[in-house]
Amino acid sequence: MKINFKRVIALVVLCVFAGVSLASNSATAAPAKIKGSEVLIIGDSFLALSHEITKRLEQNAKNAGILDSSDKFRDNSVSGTQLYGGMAPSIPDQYKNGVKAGTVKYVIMDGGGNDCLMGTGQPPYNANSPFIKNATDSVKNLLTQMGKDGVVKVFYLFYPDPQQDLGGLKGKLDVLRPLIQNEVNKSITPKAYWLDLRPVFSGKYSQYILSDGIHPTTAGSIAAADAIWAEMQKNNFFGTDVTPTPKIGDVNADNNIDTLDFTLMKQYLLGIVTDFPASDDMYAADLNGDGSINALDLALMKQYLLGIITKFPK
Ligand SMILES: [Ca+2]
Ligand SMILES: [Ca+2]
Repeated sequence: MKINFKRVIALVVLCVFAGVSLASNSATAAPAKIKGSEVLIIGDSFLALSHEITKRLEQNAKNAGILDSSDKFRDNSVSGTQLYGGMAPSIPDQYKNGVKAGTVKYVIMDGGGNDCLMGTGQPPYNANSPFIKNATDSVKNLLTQMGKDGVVKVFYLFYPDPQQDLGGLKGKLDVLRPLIQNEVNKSITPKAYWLDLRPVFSGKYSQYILSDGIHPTTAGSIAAADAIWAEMQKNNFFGTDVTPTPKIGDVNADNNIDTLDFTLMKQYLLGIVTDFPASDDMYAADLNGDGSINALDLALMKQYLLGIITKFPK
């Protein structure tokens, strides 16, 4: 086989010049932490009667290592409050007070129950019933304001079914629920998440709801908080998911080290590709750990694939 030495030299030279300097080479990271003060809870007595949902969420965050053991969320929720009007501070005012007191990145909220409880007029209710429309518009405006204020994520939890009539509360909530859900789902900035708690309480109402028919027991609060937490985890709500440490040499992140990785590294050095699929590509491709990805690393990869070396120097 005839080897074109000129070409090999040209490639090596090119590779050396294509070497990238790296500022940092750290591969492992502790779970990212959140500041408790940046998490604001707003809403009514479903949250505020015992604050047990907040406490359980804090505990879950501590157990996950993302909240310091001495830290806590800011819980501004107040029993009896509404999305629109009603007693002070209304839920939007709880939010405003929270922002005035410090940076808010994450909001966990409920609301609308008292708007329905106080809502007047005769059924059938619809989107234009004043108390329904006011509550829905309030959520819409609140989300818009949060976006302007730099809130990153919002989590909206919505009540289980009331276990007493309470002036036809269930029928009113059934009208309001999809309208608020729609506003939440539409929100892009902040990204908003919705959780209907009815499935969590289904079949367990006697255990999870107090004799007043609407507020959660301790067991109900824990179940609600754990369901909220599970949904948050699923969506990386707090943005704290730690990307797994890539395997050295597996630059295309397919869990194998083979010729595909070699080809990709070559393409990178030639400037054909500018990035690798590996989550921490600098870690995965800097095979000798000298802080650069260059021809030396490519040579090591070749030796590895030929069986000349069985592990990388790093
Ligand atoms: Ca690979
Ligand atoms: Ca290197």
